[in-house]
Amino acid sequence: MSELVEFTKAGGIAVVTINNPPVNALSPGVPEGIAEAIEQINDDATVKAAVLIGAGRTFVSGADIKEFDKIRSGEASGTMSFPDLLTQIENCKKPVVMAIHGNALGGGLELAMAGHYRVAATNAQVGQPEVKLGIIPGAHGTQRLPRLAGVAKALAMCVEGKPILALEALKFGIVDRLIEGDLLSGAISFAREIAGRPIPKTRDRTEKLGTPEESATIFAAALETARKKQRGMLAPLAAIDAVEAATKLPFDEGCQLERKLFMECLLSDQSKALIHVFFGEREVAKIPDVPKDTPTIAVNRAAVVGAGTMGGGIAMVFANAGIPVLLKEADQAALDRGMANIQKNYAVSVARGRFTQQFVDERLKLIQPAISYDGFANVDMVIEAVFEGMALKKQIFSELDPVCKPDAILASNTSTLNIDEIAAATSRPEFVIGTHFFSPANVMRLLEIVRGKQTSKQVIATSMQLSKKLGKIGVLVGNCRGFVGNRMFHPYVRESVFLVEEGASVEAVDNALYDFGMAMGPLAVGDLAGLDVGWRIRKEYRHLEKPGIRQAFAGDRLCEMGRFGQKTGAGWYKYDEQRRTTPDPEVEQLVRRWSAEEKISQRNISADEIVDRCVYALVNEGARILEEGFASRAVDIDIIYINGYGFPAYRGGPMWYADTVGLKRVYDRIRQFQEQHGEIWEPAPLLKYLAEEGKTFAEFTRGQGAIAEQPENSANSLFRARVLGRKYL
Ligand code: T1G
Repeated sequence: MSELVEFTKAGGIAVVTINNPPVNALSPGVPEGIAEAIEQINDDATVKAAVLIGAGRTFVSGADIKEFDKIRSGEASGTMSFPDLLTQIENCKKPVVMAIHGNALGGGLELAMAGHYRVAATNAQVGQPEVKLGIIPGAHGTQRLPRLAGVAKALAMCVEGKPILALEALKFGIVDRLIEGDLLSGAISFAREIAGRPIPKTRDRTEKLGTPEESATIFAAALETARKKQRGMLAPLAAIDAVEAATKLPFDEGCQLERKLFMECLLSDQSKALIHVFFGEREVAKIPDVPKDTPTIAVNRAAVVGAGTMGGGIAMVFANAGIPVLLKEADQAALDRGMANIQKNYAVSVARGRFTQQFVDERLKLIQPAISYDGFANVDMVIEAVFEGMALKKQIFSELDPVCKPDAILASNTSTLNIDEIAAATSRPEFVIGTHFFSPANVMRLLEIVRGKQTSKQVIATSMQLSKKLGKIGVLVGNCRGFVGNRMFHPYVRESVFLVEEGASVEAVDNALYDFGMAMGPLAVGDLAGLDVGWRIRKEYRHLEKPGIRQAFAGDRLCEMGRFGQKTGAGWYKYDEQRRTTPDPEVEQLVRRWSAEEKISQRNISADEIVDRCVYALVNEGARILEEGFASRAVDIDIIYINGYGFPAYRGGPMWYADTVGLKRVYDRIRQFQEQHGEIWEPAPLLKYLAEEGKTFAEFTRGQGAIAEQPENSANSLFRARVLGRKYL
């Protein structure tokens, strides 16, 4: 028997244990091992029933995603098809009880449903999360789940991909019994109970399938919701078709249709992109020069300085993770406003059913308001979240330094400022780090963690680990202006304004990028964030701009008119009291007049050009960030853009998207833009190199991952040696 699957007997009950750590994925060898066990169960007259269980922390969390490339190229290394195994299990002559703990996800749930009974530990979860990988269940899941759980529930699970808890699974008939205490012994007793009874097969059950007519409205509604909530994604639509087939076709034909749709999805660019994102979200946590066993500091108590929108949101993040947090403001009135905002935000969450009142009451107790530094001596980490100004930040850090424990981490929630300069205001620069949360902090998943020149590895490891505990995706970035996200956002927004100045309407620009898949168009984002924010930053840094370079002016002129966006009722768009958006013909007239004054010739601009200009601006700046060593790998940039800037996950992030288009094509287009628009479009040397070599960002940066204290020493010194060294020097 395969060493990944163990076979033992307990009385007349066979116990089959899958042991493929860490998550018992169905890697080559696992289906083969189970098949052998089933044969043995059939052949052994002393076996009355069987239990199939997972070793370690979980049942089976699905197909081995690393194998998908091989399936795509027809070189899968397993010797048996997983769907065939499921048929074999269902046809087993003795009843098979699936014993679920941890997760039964994807192929894991499909495996469980092919068994004759399912029992589960009370904290187990089951789900068909395939859509999140751009695919659909590929081994009868869309056909067996509606038979067990009913059409509506199966549809929701296959289309949204969210797992459900054991109790809910029991309610919907996906599992037959919950087991308190030891799962294996509970499952064995259950198997003894049912041994000798007629063996139920999921495929034969039709009582929950209803008629196609009865289900028609459910499918129509699912289609409408998926088109809205999973805009641009193919897999949810395929999942709907596959579940619908269960209501219309015999089981085997339904399975064939499912297989066809599964393969179509697997071969799509979307699934390749989403799988890149799945592994990327895990890869960003790995920092080669900060090994896994680097000691960390326990963060049991925290403090936040500044109770504005960001500070309040960050305090909620800590409270939601169960970490007590002091929230300090300069005066009582500001503190009261901050606490009132937090209460309001929590009330919204309760109203929307996200949290219970009890959960919120407990979290609120963890947030302790403060107007002095009393109590700061006991905290393990402070996050400063005051107004974005260097002088103020330095003052706060110089105040924190003497009152905090010597090994307390002092973090700044800056979005642009130099973390080394902030660190220099303390006597402990190795304990200073940047933690750039995204607004609203209690909702957005991204956390840019900014490594200063002297930040210690212990502090980096602690911050990365903490991000996970806080429910965030931490990505380590280097200390440059705007770090990774905002540094790239600047040329992206610049291009969107240029396009308007060259003749595109505000809506045309936003619609093109929205249709590309961005959560919002860049101009609408400006209105939401406040146009004055960028205006102020541009004024502050104007002296650093090269003279003679084209500058976008339309946004700044709107600000000069007091049009700051949503908060003033007008920006690129007009807003009513409820902040509902309408296009503003006045803006159109103003921009055309200004452009005429600036002698910018006007033309029709296609949606394709809008997307290329804005997205390639991201890509070119991203390439510079990589070559300068401020991001470790291309995938780090992708994860930042998907989780912090609304870039569509199904396109894999800007760098992956560029790889998909082909870097040669991207480079050629950028060269065209350079000819038309001048030196702001000079291609990044790394992009030029990869385009000429026929390589991708992903393969170039795979396996890298250190942002060194000095970018010159970073992993991308590889680039310097390989590219600049060889080709340019
Ligand atoms: N295949 C390969 N590797 C996997 C894996 C999988 N299915 N799931 C996890 N890993 C790796 C992961 O990359 C990481 O590796 C380590 O395991 C621990 O994971 C036939 C076609 C199960 C909830 O979509 O959601 O079945 O970084 O850090 O937080 O129709 O992993 O340590 O090297 O995430 O405890 C459907 C995906 C597949 C489940 C555990 N299944 N996995 O979370 O640990 S498609 C999924 C998860 C399918 C069928 C179809 C989570 C988890 P490394 P981790 P965790």
